[in-house]
Amino acid sequence: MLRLLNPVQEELLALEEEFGANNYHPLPIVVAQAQGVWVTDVAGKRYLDCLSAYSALNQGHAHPVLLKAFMEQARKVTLTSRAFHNEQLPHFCEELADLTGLDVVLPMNSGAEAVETAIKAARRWGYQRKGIESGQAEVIVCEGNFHGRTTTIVGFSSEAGYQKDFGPFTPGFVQVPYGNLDALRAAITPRTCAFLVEPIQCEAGIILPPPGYLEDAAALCREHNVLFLADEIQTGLGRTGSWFACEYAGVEPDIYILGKALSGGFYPVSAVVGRREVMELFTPGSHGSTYGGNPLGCAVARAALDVLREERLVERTAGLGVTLLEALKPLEGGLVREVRGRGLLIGIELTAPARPYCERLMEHGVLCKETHDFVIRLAPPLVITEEEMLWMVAQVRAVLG
Ligand code: IF1
Repeated sequence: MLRLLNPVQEELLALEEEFGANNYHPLPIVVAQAQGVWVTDVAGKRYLDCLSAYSALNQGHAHPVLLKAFMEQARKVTLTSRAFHNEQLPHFCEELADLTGLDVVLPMNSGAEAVETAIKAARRWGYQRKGIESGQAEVIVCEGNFHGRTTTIVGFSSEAGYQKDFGPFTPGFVQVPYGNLDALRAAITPRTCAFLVEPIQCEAGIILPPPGYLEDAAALCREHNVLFLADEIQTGLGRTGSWFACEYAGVEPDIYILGKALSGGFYPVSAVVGRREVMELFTPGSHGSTYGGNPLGCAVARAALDVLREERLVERTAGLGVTLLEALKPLEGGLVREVRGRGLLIGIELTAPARPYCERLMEHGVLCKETHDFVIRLAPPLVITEEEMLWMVAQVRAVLG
């Protein structure tokens, strides 16, 4: 365990330990300020943020364009509820539909809510369009999935720690090994309404599927009249060097599930974007959310998309990602089992637990977090410069090399 010398930090950690629920094990840093890719702790020490709040900060901390949109909208109106219309939601829906090439947008707040929304959409489509017998619809999911923390979602997790003593769980989900097309084919029945998948499994340790898998899975789904639901909450919006990780595989999903960077770290905004044939089955009263589609969130999300577009962050990320992977690959061997990833989403798998190395990286001024014990995840904001990235590589080399 790292020792904290600053009494202010000690005090804050003690307070949080006493009054906050113990559902996290954060690194012992108390962030006071952040701008762009840099974070400053309460003692004034600077760190390069290589977690980006799990890819919610693709645009970097406190992006001025987002801040402006946020402040301007906050002065006008922040919340109307969906009982009334607002000036931002229609534009947000149009812009997100255009971006994805899909038809209809349903805004929510958290990623988990958006996943739940997509499951509802798929089930309704299964009953009303595919003709599945009432109450019998099945959704196929992948082993190692991470889609959020609701009781339904953790119910189809393969991770015991996410489930323990939270049951009973929602029926209607079938697990198949990730990347195995034969297993997917075998799992499809006439009751299958959807296949829910992450184009790259992030929490599982930045697991890229075998080449052709997503494409073949999408074709299989089409052949069997099964909806393809892509959870791009973490991989979407530029992170992997394309707007969506599905694009890289040439896959057009029936539904995109988006969140995190959709609002660039300002405010929780998530969305389900889908084909009209599916989304039109939501009718007034069938689904909703108090804050979902609120004008503040929509204004921020529109600015978040603008920044990605205007600053060409997606194209930049593709280039930076190649450089980063090339720079880190030579670390393989000994402590480093494998370096893998795409764009600015890199996993460094170690032969030893990763946590102590994340703590040492923190001492070197690089903030990142282990995932699944043995993997260090590197995912800096997409606004990182090449120079900053190479400095980060030097710190990683110093700690792991
Ligand atoms: C935590 C992990 C990352 C996600 C995908 C849906 C959601 C997430 C692909 C739900 C959320 C988070 C949440 C955060 C840590 C984190 C995480 F390590 F746990 F798995 F990013 F890799 N789909 N991911 O990655 O979105 O409801 O949180 O808005 O739960 O501790 P949310």
